[in-house]
Amino acid sequence: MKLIFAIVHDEDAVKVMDELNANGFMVTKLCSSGGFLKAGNTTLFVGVDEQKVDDVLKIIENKSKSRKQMATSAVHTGGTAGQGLYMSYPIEVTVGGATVFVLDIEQYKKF
Ligand code: 2BA
Repeated sequence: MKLIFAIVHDEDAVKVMDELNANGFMVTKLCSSGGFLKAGNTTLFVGVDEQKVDDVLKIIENKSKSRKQMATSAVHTGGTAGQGLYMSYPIEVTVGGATVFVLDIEQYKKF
């Protein structure tokens, strides 16, 4: 048994979940946010037999798009530590399609 964690864009989450359900996979959705952009994203987790991991990954890959998003980055323009001027400037980052982790599961029970 494996546990798949997939961090996807909010706009892709419903499409990914619908396709997983349509193919017989159970999925749980968590609202999350990224540490870098501080923007909302969606974390999905799917418990699945090892032989089915590739099927789940293929669905996640097919339904998750990558996107360009703007972020700000700060540069220190001079002065001593704790002083001086910081300037922020926009940078473009590419987010996703999906960031996926596959973990071993020791036990899986339903009571
Ligand atoms: P964020 O942390 O908000 O990152 C959004 C995007 O910003 C990243 O896209 C990446 O392109 C860029 N980025 C992140 N940290 C950066 C840095 N220190 N310097 C420059 N650019 C940076 P993705 O790599 O597709 O990640 C999308 C989201 O997936 C992340 O949102 C985070 O929530 C999650 N994630 C990605 N890798 C992870 C990891 N190794 N562990 C835990 N969460 C991860």
